[in-house]
Parts: sequence; structure tokens; C-alpha cells
Amino acid sequence: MKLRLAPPSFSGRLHDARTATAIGRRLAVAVAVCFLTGVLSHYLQRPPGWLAGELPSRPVWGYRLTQGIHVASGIAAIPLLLAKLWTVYPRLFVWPPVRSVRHALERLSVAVLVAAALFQLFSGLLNTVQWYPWPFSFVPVHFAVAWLLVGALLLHIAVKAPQIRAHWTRKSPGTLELPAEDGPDRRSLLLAVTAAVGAVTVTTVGQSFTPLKRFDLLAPRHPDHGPQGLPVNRTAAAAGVTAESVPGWRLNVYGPTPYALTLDELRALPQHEVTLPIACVEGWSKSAQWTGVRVRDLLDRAGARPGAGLRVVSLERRGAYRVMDMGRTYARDPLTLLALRLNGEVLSLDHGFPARIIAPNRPGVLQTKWVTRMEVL
Ligand SMILES: Nc1nc2c(c(=O)[nH]1)N[C@H]1C(S)=C(S)[C@@H](COP(=O)(O)O)O[C@H]1N2
Ligand SMILES: [Mo]
Repeated sequence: MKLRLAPPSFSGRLHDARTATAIGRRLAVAVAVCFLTGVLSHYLQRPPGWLAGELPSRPVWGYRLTQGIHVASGIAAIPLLLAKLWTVYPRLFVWPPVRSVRHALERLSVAVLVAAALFQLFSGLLNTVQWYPWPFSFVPVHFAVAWLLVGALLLHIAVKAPQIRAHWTRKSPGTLELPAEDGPDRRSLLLAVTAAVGAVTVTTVGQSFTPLKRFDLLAPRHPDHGPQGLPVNRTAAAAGVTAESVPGWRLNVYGPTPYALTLDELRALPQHEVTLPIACVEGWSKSAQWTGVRVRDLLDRAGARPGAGLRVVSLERRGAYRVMDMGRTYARDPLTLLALRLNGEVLSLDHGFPARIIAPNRPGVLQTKWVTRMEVL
């Protein structure tokens, strides 16, 4: 018997360029939407200095919508990416593996594309469940690899443009008549992929799109689960804030005319009620009713100029969100509160008692809890 070392051969049409195009263009749409909403999210969360005072505080639900779409499109892209990889994996076995310099570069760029896409989708997914099994900081790496992914994707589309064009339309030239034993039909595959996208979307999108919250079976958060009808990301215990750290609490405001207020004095100031969502970057969001003192009023009392920004410091000892900077547009917005009450009750310790920030159109990470100090910038 003679041993032959031949590369495997694949003849199924589900591995052909037409299937790859059909799945690829859906995947490209999901990735493009995810990328654009992600870039927006990044600049709302970490604006460069010149932008910090210009970010819009309206519409109040803006960030809730775009971050909901970011997480949903990323989740939808996972079954699409897996289907796409399954469609094209026979190409791993092309023989000879490298035909020319151009071919080598092309394969290398696909390797970068696949690695970046897998990294983005799975690091993002793990982020939504607050699991960080890596030594690096999530936000800057996820942001950098997003650009790598989009660059590799554009290159890929440019290289594959002739095939994409040839297989884009319903009626593509020739070669589609293949034997029946070819296996499941392309349309069945596309239907199955669409069903998978639908299933993962419907069972997770309820974490931010509350009309579908009944179907929120797979998302890490349910919008109704949490004290006072609102989820909690970082609990007081996790942040090292206890009931004992609160007595003797003062709000210290530093500015041209600094002052300090006790909780009773804050409660005696004009109170305002607003309905605003917490829109967590990790994908859940929920609207709530907040009552408290306008940040604008607190700044005016400190003698701040109208263009002034604000630095807010939490009682929390350490943690990435202990200190938060707020630009002029948010600080002046009449809806931006130092909130003392949530849904008609005094804030619970987990929601930031004695006082927390709530502002419109801002990522949840910037809605600082357990506020103890405000500095006019
Ligand atoms: N001081 C402090 N404030 C914080 C955080 C934190 O870790 N520390 N987490 C933020 C995040 S990530 C979110 S989504 C909101 C959630 O607010 P909630 O727990 O009241 O729902 O609080 C924000 N405020
Ligand atoms: Mo968050």
C-alpha cells in the first residue's frame, strides 16, 4: 500500500466564493455598524481635551441607543463570523501554500483580519459579562484593534472586489448548477445563519431595549434585576464603600468660592426630578427617575464661569471610575443632577448613597457614585 500525502479537497458549493460573498456582506454590515458606534462610544467616554467641552448632552437617550446597537451588532457578528470562517476554511489547505509574494501578502492580511475579528468579538463579548481574563486594559486595546480590523477588512474587500462583484447579485454568471449530493443548499445555510443571528439578538437585546426584556435569557443583565429596580455594576462592597464611611459625609465643592454641604443642607436646596437612563458601556441600560440638585446650581454657587468644566471625585478609594471629568455642555445641562433619590426612594448604598451624578447622553461609567468632592475646572 502506498501512502499518499495529498491535501484534502473540498467540492461543496457552500465553501465557494458565492457563499463567502453572501455571508461576508452581512458580516461587513455588522462590523461597520459595530465599528462606527464603537468609535462614538470611545470619544464620548474618553474625549481628547479639545472635544471634552463640546460633546452634546442631547438627545438624552443618544448613548443608550448607540451603545445598545454597538453591543447588539457585535453579538450578531459572532454567528456571522463563525459561518464565514466555516465557509472559507478549506482555503487553509491551498496547495502550494504560497504561490507568489503577492499571494503571501494576501494570506498574511487575511490572517490579520481573522485574528483581529476574533479578538474584537470575543473580547467585547467577555466585556459584556465583566470577565477580564487578560493582563491588558480593555478599552485602549479594543479601540486599537478595531482600527486594525477595519484596515484589514478594507484591504480584504479591495483584494476580493472582483469576486465580490461577480457574486453580489442573485443571478451570477455560470457554475451554480452543481449535483444534488452537494449537501445542504446555500439558501438553507443562509437561513440557518439568519436564524442564529435572530436568536442571539432576541435573547440578549432586551438588556437595553426594554420592550424585549421578557426574552432577555442570555444577556448577563436583566434591566429589572437590582435594588430599586435598577441593575448595579459595581456594588458598594466591591468599591469598599460601607455604611460607616458615610456618617460625617460632606459634599466639598472647590472653585472661586469653595463651600461644603451636609446631606441635610443638600436636601434643603431646590430639588429637581429627571427621567434619565443609565446606559452601561457593557450593554445593559435602563431608564429611571432621579431627584436631586442641579450640578449647574452647585457650580454657580461656587462662582464658576459658564464655560467651566467639572471634576467629580468619589468616596471610593481606588478604581478606574473614582475620578470623573465632565465638560461644560453636561455641567450646564439642566438635566444633570447630583442625585439623592432614585425611583422615589433615597439612593441605596449600591446606587451611590449619599449622592451620585446622573447626566444625559453619557456612558454609565461616567455616572459617578458616592460623590464626595466636586472641583470647578
Ligand atoms: N464611584 C464609582 N461610580 C460608578 C462606578 C464605579 O465603579 N465607581 N461604576 C459606573 C458604572 S460602570 C455604571 S454602569 C453605573 C451604574 O450605576 P448603578 O450601579 O447605580 O446602576 O455606575 C457608574 N458609577
Ligand atoms: Mo458601566
